[in-house]
Amino acid sequence: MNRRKFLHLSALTAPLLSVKNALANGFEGTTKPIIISTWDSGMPVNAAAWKVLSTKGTALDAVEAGAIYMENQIDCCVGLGGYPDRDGIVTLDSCIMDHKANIGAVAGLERIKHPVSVARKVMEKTPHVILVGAGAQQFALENGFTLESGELSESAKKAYAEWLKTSEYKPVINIENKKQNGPFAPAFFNDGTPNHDTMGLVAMDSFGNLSGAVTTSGMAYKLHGRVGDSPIIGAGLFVDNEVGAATSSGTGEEVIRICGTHLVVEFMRQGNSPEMACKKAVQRIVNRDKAKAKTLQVGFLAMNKKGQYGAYAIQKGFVFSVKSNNENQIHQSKFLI
Ligand code: SD4
Repeated sequence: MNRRKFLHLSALTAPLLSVKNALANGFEGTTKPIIISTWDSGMPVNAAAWKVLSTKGTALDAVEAGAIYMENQIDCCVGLGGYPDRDGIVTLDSCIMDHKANIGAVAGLERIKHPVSVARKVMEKTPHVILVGAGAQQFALENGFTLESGELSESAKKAYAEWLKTSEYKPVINIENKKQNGPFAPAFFNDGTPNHDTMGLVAMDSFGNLSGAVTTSGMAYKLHGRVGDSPIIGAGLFVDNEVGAATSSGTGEEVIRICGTHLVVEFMRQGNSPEMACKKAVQRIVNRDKAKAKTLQVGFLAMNKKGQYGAYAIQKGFVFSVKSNNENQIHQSKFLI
């Protein structure tokens, strides 16, 4: 090859190699806009958000669009198709946060299809940040949302009937388990036990602004009225437009105990990469009680202002989905135990 040809070829392949090297280096070097979301069910969620991001929409609109997509699915874990609490009632938690630290959340919301949009209305139309239970439902109805039937989805009905045989609250360690479930299987084990739940998303738009949203039906068979980390700003979601943003999935009680996503963002503020920040937060949970940590899963997912992202979990099996101009794929998170 002559020198000219060589230089020409290098110029063509260098950007590709740098992306490859950057990705090998802890998922770095991505361009904006970019969206990351928990679990492999994040792939279609990202696609819904990408429609907004790729047409110069805001990160706020993008994360809401992604969450709405998920809430429309009959799934074990998000939206009205989700699994119920101990009393057979589906209660939904959601929150949203933008680049100006505007926040809105709902918890224990019943019979309303899009909790993320109600959370956004709380953010935009009230002087408050969280509405719960009957009050949240009343607010939703006053703002044009429709009261749905409250009947369980077919899969939730079956799983709940099965669970009632023992009525033991024993959350499974939520992991992606494609071997058991098959590549497009719903997110629960073959015996009907929920595998994982909760959709957490973080996006950076083409203006460089960050936003995030979380939506979930919470832990299946929880006590009626239980609220997890997902609608709690600083636990299930935190955004600081100067530093980065993070979201979480897993046993909410453990995430709340350490103000998980706020902690991750603070670790990034100290100069840690997103992956290292998530690792340190996971470490904090595990160090306090190793034996207990072995019985549960928590995964953090974060992005910094450069569009670099990373994740870390207690257990093997936490995965997340990424969409940018450079990639559209699922990543395995590293894990501690
Ligand atoms: C909760 N963090 O309600 C949620 C559940 C979850 O994957 O994320 N599961 O505690």
